[in-house]
Amino acid sequence: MSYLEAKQRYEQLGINTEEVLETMKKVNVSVHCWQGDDVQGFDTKEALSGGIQTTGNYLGKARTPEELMQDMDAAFSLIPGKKKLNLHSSYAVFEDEFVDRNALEPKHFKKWVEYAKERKMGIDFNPTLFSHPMVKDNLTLSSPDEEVRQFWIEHVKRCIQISEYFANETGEVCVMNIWIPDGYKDIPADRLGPRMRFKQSLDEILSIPYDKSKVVVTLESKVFGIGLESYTVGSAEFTLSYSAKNGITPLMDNGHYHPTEVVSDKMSALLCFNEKVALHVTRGVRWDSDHVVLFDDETKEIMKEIVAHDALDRVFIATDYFDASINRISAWVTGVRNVKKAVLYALLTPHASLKKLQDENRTTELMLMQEELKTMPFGEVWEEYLRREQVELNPTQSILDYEQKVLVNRK
Ligand code: RNT
Ligand code: ZN
Repeated sequence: MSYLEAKQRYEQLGINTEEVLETMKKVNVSVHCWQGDDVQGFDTKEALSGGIQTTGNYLGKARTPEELMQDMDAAFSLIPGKKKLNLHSSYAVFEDEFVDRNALEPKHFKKWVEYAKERKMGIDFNPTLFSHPMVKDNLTLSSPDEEVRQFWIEHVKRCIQISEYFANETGEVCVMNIWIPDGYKDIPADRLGPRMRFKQSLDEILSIPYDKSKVVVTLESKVFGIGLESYTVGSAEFTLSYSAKNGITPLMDNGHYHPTEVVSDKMSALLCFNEKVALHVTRGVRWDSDHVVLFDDETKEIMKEIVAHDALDRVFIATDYFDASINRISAWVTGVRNVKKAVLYALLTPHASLKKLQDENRTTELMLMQEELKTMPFGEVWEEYLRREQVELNPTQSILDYEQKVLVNRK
């Protein structure tokens, strides 16, 4: 079947594929830089901490800013449409002298700004509150040690200033996401104390002036981490309540809930109360394992919830996973392409007709139609989208060539 035939099939459902392809041009996905080096960063040799883990030892991990940039370029060339660069503060590039995280300045990210500008991309940002000696007893912003807490408050304040610099330089909004790993492995004696201190720390951080039209501060929740199984300070209830009360944006990572909870169902609840919502798209396998995002049911369902409620411009979509067991370029390419694929799939769904069937309680027809849609010629439209974006239909050979040309030489 050709694209033109597929276009006609979709027309019968009342869907104009040309309009859909136009909409796809505006869909931006923020691509996490940390897939390229297993969340190592350039500011410390510390092992990855904070209850997150990369597993695998595939050849060719990026060891320098230059290598990471080169790898991201390789990945970007195989990902269609708009992209944004998502950085962690641990990816600062020190040219003259090293400074610790509580002394970071915009100049330490100049190289990344140049990189993003050359590629006409915006930048999103993340303070890094893990893999660092000032993480004391697995606590940062909720630490009872005032010196530790103040260190991290200063770090996040500086990250807000750096985020504003990114927005000024690139002309695009910078989404700055706060995630802390803080928690306890075993049953805490005091659950309230750490949460009150985290709240106090956030209040102090957000008391600095910043331009809210340029920097969108988000707060990410989590249910548990490795070694932090019994208690997480920044739980869902904490982060949602804090965001709602303080006018910041909640961020949902779909690896951060109990395995039978789904972010696709949470999306509409948050859209009722928040002008903006942020996402970390990942794939948990049995736990928050951060496998590469696939074109699977939940990814499709999440994007359906955004598109069906006309919320593409209200949701910040970012990827967040780290697989060290396969070619890291392919991890990026597969995951981000699948996010875009799921958005396109959602745009090719006749949501108004489906909603009408639901409202009229015609559930038999609703199920029949939902199932019929699964065999529509979606692949033809996806390929047409790739052709128009001048991106290869099958990225495999390019990825393998890059591995042979570049990655194998990194010993
Ligand atoms: C960890 C969170 C967090 C990190 C990144 C590196 O579980 O998902 O977003 O993955 O900040
Ligand atoms: Zn995340």
